[in-house]
Amino acid sequence: MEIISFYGQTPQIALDKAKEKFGDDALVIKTKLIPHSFGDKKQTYQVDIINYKSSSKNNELLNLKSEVSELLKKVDSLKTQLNKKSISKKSSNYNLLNILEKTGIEKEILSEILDESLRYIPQEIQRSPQKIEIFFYKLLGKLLKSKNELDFKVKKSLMLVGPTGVGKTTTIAKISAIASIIDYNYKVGIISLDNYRVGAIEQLSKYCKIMNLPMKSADDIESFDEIFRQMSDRDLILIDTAGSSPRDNQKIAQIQTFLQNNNQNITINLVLSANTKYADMLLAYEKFSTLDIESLIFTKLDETLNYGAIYSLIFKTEKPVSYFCIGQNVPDDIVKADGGFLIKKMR
Ligand SMILES: Nc1nc2c(ncn2[C@@H]2O[C@H](COP(=O)(O)OP(=O)(O)OP(=O)(O)O)[C@@H](O)[C@H]2O)c(=O)[nH]1
Ligand SMILES: [Mg+2]
Repeated sequence: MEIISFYGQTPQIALDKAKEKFGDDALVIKTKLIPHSFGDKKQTYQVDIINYKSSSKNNELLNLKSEVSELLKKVDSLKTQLNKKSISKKSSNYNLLNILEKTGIEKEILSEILDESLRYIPQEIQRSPQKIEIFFYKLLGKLLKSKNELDFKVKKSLMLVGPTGVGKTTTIAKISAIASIIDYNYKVGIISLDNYRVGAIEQLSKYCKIMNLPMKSADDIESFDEIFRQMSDRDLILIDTAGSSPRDNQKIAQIQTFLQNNNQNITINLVLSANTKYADMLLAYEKFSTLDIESLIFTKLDETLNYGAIYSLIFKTEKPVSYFCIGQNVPDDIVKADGGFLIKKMR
């Protein structure tokens, strides 16, 4: 089934575009507001449709249409219950509600996931709470897009940014070990842009000495450029940055200046600690998104059971995740991000 997206400043504008192209054959399956990037005031709506006339599986889609509308009615009543404070768990049609509450995922996001997912629940599964649970977790697992930042063909630079103390420097040390010794044989170099915190450079250079990797620190744009020239033989350059509170626009702007005045192709990963509330994660994401974030890294999964916040953020931002960090040990406590890993922890 092909899903086609149309965009507009209002849902109606996006829908009109779909109707212009496909007339009444456009079956709307989802409407959503795309979060605008920081500083951009214009909002955009995305309307996803299926053009069911164009499909050779007309009957299948028509069945799906009636199945979806039937299911959505049930979801609506579930959502009403979710919104009421006094939810009677026994009164719920499914024990789906219990399952959903257990995940810790934000309610607003859960109902979006449900809208999306119920389209795919076959009818025989709807009647079995156990099967619904398995289906729901499988679906959550699939919703997590992972990205392997170390799978590249041309030389690459990877910069980690994020709030203070989330584990950026520790994660740089872990990734350098994976890239240079454990999984790959890349020539790795490390640059530190952290000239704020006392001991920051020493912390990283200690790891670099153990792994025998070159490390330099840059104070300004000129020295940053010069270090890239000196490290031109490296396959991968990892760049550590100073932590900045999402409210500290100045430090984020300074990283931006380094990036704008440099002609290297630098990929940015935002590092967030799993033991942060969803609202704070989202605030950090919005502030750091001026830096064109490619993937997310979640640290300190060993310190919390707050996996719902992680799920809420990845659903909201639609960003892939590259790594999960699960402890202080370098290099062992890091795993490649994958949906199954998170789901096992949530259940
Ligand atoms: N439990 C746990 N601790 C971690 C993890 N990752 C890092 N830490 C610890 O978190 C603390 C801060 O780590 P850093 O790597 O210095 O954090 P940072 O983001 O570089 O900090 P700033 O540069 O000051 O912003 C250290 O004590 C680390 O050992 C993790 O996955 N789990
Ligand atoms: Mg650091």
